[in-house]
Amino acid sequence: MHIIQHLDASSGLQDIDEILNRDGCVVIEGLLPAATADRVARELESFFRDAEFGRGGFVGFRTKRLGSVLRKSGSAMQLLAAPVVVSAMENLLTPWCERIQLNLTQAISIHPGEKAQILHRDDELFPCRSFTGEMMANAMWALCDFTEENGATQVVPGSHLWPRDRLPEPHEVVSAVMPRGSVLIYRGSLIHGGGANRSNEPRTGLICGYNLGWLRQGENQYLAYPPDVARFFRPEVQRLIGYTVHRPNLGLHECNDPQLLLTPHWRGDLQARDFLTPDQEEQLKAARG
Ligand SMILES: O=C(O)CCC(=O)C(=O)O
Ligand SMILES: [Fe+2]
Repeated sequence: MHIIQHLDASSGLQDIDEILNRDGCVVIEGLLPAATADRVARELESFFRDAEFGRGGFVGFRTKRLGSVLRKSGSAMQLLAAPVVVSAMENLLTPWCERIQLNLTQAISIHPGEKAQILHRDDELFPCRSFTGEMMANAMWALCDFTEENGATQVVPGSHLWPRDRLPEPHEVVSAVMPRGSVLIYRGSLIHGGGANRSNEPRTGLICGYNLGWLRQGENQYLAYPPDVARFFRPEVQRLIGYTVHRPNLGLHECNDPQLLLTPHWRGDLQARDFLTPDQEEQLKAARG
C-alpha cells in the first residue's frame, strides 16, 4: 500500500471513516483556506520566537513546541472544533466511550537541521495493552506547506493493524506532504513521527489530539484553561476540553456538572446529582422500587 490517501475538502465522513479503518491515516487537503492556516501561524509567531528548543530525544533538540494553544491563538479554535474532524474522531472513538475529549493541543515547529523523530505510536501514553479498542487519534494541521524536505509527518499506513512488535521497513514509511490548511488524521495506534528538516525554513504544524472521555488527558486542560479562561469558549469547546461529565460520574465538581462552574452566576449551592448510564438508571429504578 505505502501511500497516504488524499481526500479533498468536499469528501464525506463515510470515506474518511473507511480510510481510517483501512490505512489508519488520511489527509484532507485544503480543509481550511490557506489564509486561516496563515492566521494561526501568525498568532503563534511571537510565542515560537520566544520559545526555547526542546531538550529531549523524543521532543527534539531543534524543535520548538507550544501547549495551551487556544490561549495563544484565537483562530486555532476553528481547527480544534472543525466539524468534519470532530465527527471523524467521534466515529472512531465513541464505540469505547460516551464522549470524546481533547487530549492536547500542541504546535510544533521543526527547525532546519532537526533529525527525523523516532517512529512511535502515540497511544503508548496509556499503559493498557490488553485494551483492544482505539484510545486516541490526532489531527495534524499544516500551518505551512508540508514537504518531504521540510519534515512533513512520516506515517506507516496500515501499521495500526500490525502486531505491536513489528517494525516498519524504510519503504513502508511515507511523508504526509500537504499544502497548508490541510489536515492529516491518524489513529493513536498508527506508527508515525516528525520528519527530518533538510530545508532552510521551519516546518510548523498544530496537533489537535482527541481521546476517550474517560482517559487522563496528555495536556492538563484545567491548568491550560482554568474556569476564568474557559468561560469565554463556546459550550462545545468547553465540553471538549473536559468541562463535562463522562457517565457514570467521572469528572464531577462539587458532586455536579463542572460546566456549571462556567456559568456567570453560579453560587455553588448545588445538590449532588446522579450521572448514570441509561442501563444503570434502569437497574437503580428496579432496585429502589
Ligand atoms: O511533528 C510531527 O510531525 C509529529 C510529532 C509527533 O508525532 C509527536 O511529537 O508525537
Ligand atoms: Fe507522535
